[in-house]
Amino acid sequence: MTVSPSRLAYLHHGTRSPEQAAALEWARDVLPAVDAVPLVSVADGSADLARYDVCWWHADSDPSSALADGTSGLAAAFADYLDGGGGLLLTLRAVEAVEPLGIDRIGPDAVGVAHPQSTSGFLVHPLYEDHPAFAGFDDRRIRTLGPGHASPHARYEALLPADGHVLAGGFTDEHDRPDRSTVVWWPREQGGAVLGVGASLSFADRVIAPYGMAGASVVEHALAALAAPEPTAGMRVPVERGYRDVEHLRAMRRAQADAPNKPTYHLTAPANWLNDPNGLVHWNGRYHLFYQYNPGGAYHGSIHWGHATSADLVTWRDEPVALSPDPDGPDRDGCWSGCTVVADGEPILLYTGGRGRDQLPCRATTDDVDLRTWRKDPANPVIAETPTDPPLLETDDWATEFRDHCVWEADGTWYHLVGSGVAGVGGTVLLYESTDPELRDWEYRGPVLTGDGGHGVVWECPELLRFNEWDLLHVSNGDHVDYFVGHLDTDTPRFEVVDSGRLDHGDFYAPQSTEAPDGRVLTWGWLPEERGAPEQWDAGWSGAMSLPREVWVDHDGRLHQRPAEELAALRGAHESLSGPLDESWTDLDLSGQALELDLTVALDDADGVELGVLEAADGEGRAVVRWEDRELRIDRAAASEGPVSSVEPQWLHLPADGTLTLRVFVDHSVVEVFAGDGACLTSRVYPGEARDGVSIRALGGRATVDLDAWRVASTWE
Ligand code: DQQ
Repeated sequence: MTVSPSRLAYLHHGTRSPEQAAALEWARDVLPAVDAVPLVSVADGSADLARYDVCWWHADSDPSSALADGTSGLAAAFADYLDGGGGLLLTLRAVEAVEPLGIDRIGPDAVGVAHPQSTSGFLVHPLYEDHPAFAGFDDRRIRTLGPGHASPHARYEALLPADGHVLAGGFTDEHDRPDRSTVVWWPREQGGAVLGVGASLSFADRVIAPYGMAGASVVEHALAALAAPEPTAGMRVPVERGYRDVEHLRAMRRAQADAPNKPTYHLTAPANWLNDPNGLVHWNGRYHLFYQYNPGGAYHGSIHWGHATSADLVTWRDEPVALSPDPDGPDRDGCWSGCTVVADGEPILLYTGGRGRDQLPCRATTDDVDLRTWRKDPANPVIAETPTDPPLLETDDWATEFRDHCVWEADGTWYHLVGSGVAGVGGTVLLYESTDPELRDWEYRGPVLTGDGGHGVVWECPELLRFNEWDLLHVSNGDHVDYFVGHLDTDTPRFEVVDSGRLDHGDFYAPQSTEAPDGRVLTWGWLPEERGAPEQWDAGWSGAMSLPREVWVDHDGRLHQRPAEELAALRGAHESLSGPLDESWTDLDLSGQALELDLTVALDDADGVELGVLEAADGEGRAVVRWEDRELRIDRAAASEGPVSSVEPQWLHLPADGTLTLRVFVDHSVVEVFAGDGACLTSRVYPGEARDGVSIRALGGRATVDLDAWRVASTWE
C-alpha cells in the first residue's frame, strides 16, 4: 500500500462484538495509528473527528441502538467531517445507517444475517474495476467469505442508492448476483467520500475462512483510498458526480466507445442495462426516446427511465436519467414501460409502477421543455384496481399481469390500452376510456383482443397505430412481436383482425412508435442480447434499439417497414460491387463493423445467394445472410467469438423468388435486415473486435448482384 490513513477512528458503540474486536485488532496490526472512538462521543461532539483522516464503522448487528443515542448529532458531525475532506467507511450492517445519517435518501432494503452454505464475495462492475478499493485483484469475481460463516448484510436488492455508485454486486455459490448491490461509493460535493461494503466480510474468521484475507485486503485498500486527497482521481469513469448526472453518463459512454460488440449507430445506453423504448415523442424540435434503464449494471433490475434526444434522427445525445423509482411510491420496484401523451398541449407520462406484487399505472407531468424532469402525481397509481372481468392472469411475480400503456385521443375521448393475460386463455389487450384531459380518471371497457395460448400467455407493450382505413395493433408476447391489421371498434369493444404477422422475425421486442413532424410513423424496438447474463455483466452494457423504422399500412391492408430515410446522412466511405457471382466468395473492397449494404440480387440459374458479414480474415468466422428456397435466413453458427446463448439460425419466408432487394445494416453485434418491401429480420451476433470483412457468393449456379456499401458513422454527439 502506498498510502494509508495516518490516524484512523475505529467507531464503536457499547460492548464490542467478537467480530468488531477482531476488526479493531486487525486495524491495529496494519495501520500506524488507530483510536477506538465511541459513537456517543461523536454524537455529543466530544470526539474531535478532525484528528482522523478516515473513520470506520464496522457493525455485524443492527446499528439502530447506536443511532438511538443521538442520530442528529452523528449526522451533523459526519457531515462536517466529510465536508472537510474526511473519509468514512461503513461495513456490514453499518451501511444501514446511510439513510438516518443523511448520506443517502434511500437506505439498503435487504438487511439481516444469513448463514450461506456457499462462498460469497463481490461482483465488480467492469466500469469501476479500477476503483482503488479493488487494487490487487484482477478478477471481477472476488471471493471474500467461505461457506458456513455468518453473513451479516445491509445491501440494496430491490432498490438502488439514490446518490451512490454501485461499484460491485454480489457473488454467491459461484453464481453472479448482480442484483445484490454490495459495494457502494458516495461522492460528496464538498470533497470527502463514503464507501459502504454491505456483506461478505469477516475479520473474526479471516485467517481460517477461505478467502477471508481477500475481504481484509479490500478493506485495507478502501481505507487507503478514503485517506487520499483525491481518492478516485485516476478512474477511467470518474465517480464524483451522481449516476443520473448527464456528465457521468457521457463519461461512461466515452469509456465504452470502443467496447467490443457495442453498436455505434443503433442506440444504446451509455453503459449498463437497456430494454424497451418508452415515451417516444417529437417535442419542442427534438425526438425524445426514453428507455428502460438500470443504472446498477447490465442486468434487468431497479428500472429507471434513461433518456436520449435528437433533432434529426442522425445525431443523438444522452440526457440525464428522467425517472427513478420512489422508495415510498407505487413504483418502488421499478418504473416500467409507458408512453408520452400530449394532452391539451401538455406532455404527460403514463407508465407502469411496480411494487411488491402489484403493477399499476402511474402518471407524471412536466413543464420542462426539454422533458428532463418530471413530477410524479401524488395520487398515483391512477388506476388502483385491476379488472376482474375477465379473470386476469396471476403469476409468481404479480398479483395481476397488468402493464404497459398506449394512449390516444379520438373525437374528444381518450383511449388507453394496457397489456395483460386472461387466466387459462392467453395474452390480452384491455381498453380504458376517459374524457378527463388530465388523464387521471379511467373507465374500464374490457378486452379488445385475446389470443389463444399459442400467441403467449401475457401480451406486453400493446400499441395501436392508425393508417387511413386501417388499424394496426401489435403486442409483444414474451418471445416476439405479433401484429394485427384490422379495425378497432371502441364501442363493443373489439379488434376485428383481417391480417396478422410478425413485425420482425429475429431479436426484436417491445416496440413503440411516434409521429414525425411530417406525419410518418417511426418505430423503435428493443434488440435483446443473445449472450448470457455473466457476459452481459462483464461487457458493462446490455441491449440496443433497432433503427427507427418508418411503418405504414397500404390501402390493401399490407404492412410496410423501411429504415427512416434520415439515416442516409450517416453514410461515409462508399464501395459498390456489380455483376455476376459464382459459387466462390467475392470480397467487397470495404470492411467494417458499422456498415450499410444495399443490394439487389437476381438468381439467374442459382439456387440462392449468401452474403457474409463480420468475417474473420481467414474466412472461417462470419454471419451469413442467406436467401434460398423463398427463405431469408441469418446463419449464426460461426458468427460469434466467445459464449453466446443462442446460435440458432433465424429466418423469414418471402413470397416469391427470382429477384430480391435487401438492405442490411451491420453494427457490431447487430445485423438488421429489411427484405423486399418491409419484412424484417434482426439478429444479434458477437464477432469481437477483429471480424469486419464482407463477401458474397451464389449457391448452385450463377446470380447477378448490384450492391452499394457504406461505412456508417456513430450516431452519438
Ligand atoms: N419490459 C418492461 C415491462 C414490459 C416489458 C419492464 C417488455 O413494462 O412489459 O422492463 O419487455
